[in-house]
Amino acid sequence: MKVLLVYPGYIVREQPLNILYIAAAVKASGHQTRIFEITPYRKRPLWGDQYAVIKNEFLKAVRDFQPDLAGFSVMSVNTKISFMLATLLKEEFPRVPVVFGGIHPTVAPEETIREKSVDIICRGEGEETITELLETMEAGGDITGIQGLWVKKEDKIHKNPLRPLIQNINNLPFPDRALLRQSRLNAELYGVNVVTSRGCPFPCSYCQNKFLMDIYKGKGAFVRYRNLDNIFSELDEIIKTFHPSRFSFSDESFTLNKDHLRAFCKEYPKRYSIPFLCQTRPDLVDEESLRLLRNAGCDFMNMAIEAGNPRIRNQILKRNISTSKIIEAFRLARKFGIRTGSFNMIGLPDEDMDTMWDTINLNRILQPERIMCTIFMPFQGTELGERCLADNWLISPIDDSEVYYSYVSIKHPRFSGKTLFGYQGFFDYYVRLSPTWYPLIHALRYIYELLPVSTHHLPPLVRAGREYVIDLVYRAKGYLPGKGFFMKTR
Ligand code: B12
Ligand code: SF4
Repeated sequence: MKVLLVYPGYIVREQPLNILYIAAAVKASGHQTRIFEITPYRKRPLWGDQYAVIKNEFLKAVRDFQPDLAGFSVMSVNTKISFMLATLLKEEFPRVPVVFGGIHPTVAPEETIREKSVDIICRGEGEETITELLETMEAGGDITGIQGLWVKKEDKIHKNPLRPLIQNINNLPFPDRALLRQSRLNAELYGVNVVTSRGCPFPCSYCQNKFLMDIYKGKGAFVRYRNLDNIFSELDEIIKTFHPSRFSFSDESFTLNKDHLRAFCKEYPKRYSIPFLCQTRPDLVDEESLRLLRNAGCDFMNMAIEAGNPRIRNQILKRNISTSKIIEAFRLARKFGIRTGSFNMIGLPDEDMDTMWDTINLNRILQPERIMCTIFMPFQGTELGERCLADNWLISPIDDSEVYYSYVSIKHPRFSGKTLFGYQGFFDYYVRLSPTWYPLIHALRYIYELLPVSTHHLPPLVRAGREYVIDLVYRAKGYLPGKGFFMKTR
């Protein structure tokens, strides 16, 4: 069987492990696969159909490969382009079944399967499910009863229960990175990314992990770790094939399990002298873990602050992390020479100007090397997202792959979209520069706020102009004083 796998998001710093794991499972079960990524076509045309290039390239890939099945890995932000490409495929190849997998079909199955171009959805982990699907298709069997799948057949939807979580994740074939272009495998700062565990057990109200934990209740341990031999075999394979300058561990909370961390940090430097990046919660690091990480080769660590105000952070976001813990975590990282990146959100429920400044001010104290600020988006399947959706917060859809940092999707009760857009664009400027510069930053921000705050329904030329200015403001961050670490790609 031939499976065309589609990654319909723009991903420049990391490799899309979700689709690469699925590709590896497809190959391991004896089938052929190719990946179509839209990332190379990120720059959209200035006039006419913005998706023309992507559509043409996609059709070329389909005609060339003649797949028996097409699989899409879909986040909510990628639904628009996914439905568009699936429809295109169905117009020319109506008999090729289309399966959507990933977080979006998992949290919004009804909405996804309702789409005419989608025949099947895979909920939850997909390696075993796609393997069984291909085996059954090849044998000409009935696919409507496969665990983990919802299958549309003659207008009836067969909804099968979730498959148990894969308990021994050491048995999974390594993500098939060779399917990507070589140039994609040495991303600035992130290098080659790897996951050493699956699942994150916290109840954060804006994250879909809580949803996954709930639907997987009774279906095996949610947090699972790979053993060191298995992790190091993957690293060895990557080194041999791609010669990476660095690794990035994409585990949601890399320091969650101290024993796992100790064992990893003891072994890693005996084998490798390649620096690495990881991410975790500030309450999951202490003096010992940071020393271990530094000695092992960790030189960069992303930690989420999300909100500077403790009430928003702990009551609304359910982070349960004190401000002093955050300050301590960043201080210790600095002490051990590990550069830090902070994740922040603005436009949160209950937020006002004071709480937004709490977030800016906390970052001013911490001065992380890299600062990431996004505008809150209400995702389905998250407690906070569902609440805001019910309160009609969503005014611009979160369905376009361009949705990333500077897109305003919400109508906030206290802030205009322009204010959120402006503060997102100038967040770093407020953090890095002294208050004597604030009148100038405010003035620049007001001018910036003249731009459209969302890309929804924008004519291509206006969209391109907007993108140009956002990029300019982003690039100028590279000249800010302080300990800033500036990335070339936005
Ligand atoms: C790493 C990561 C990223 C990376 C890369 C994402 C990627 N690989 O596509 C980067 C940094 C680029 C990223 C960016 C963003 N991310 Co992110 N990210 C993650 C994270 C932490 C891990 C994803 C991952 O690779 N997991 C490892 C793989 C192996 O697991 P998996 O993705 O679950 O895939 C399995 C199944 O879903 C299934 N499957 C997946 N695809 C397919 C396809 C087929 C055909 C089949 C059969 C099965 C299948 O099988 C896979 C293997 O078992 C998740 C959190 C999470 N719990 O998933 C958030 C998450 C996916 N991200 C999220 C968000 C919101 C974002 C951003 C919008 C953040 C922002 N506001 O800026 C951006 C969007 C970028 C864009 N424009 O596309 C949300 C998604 C919400 C949603 N409904 O879409 C998540 C769930 C976190 C959350 N908030 O809860 N992200
Ligand atoms: S710690 Fe991060 S990944 Fe884990 S549940 Fe909270 S937001 Fe999600």
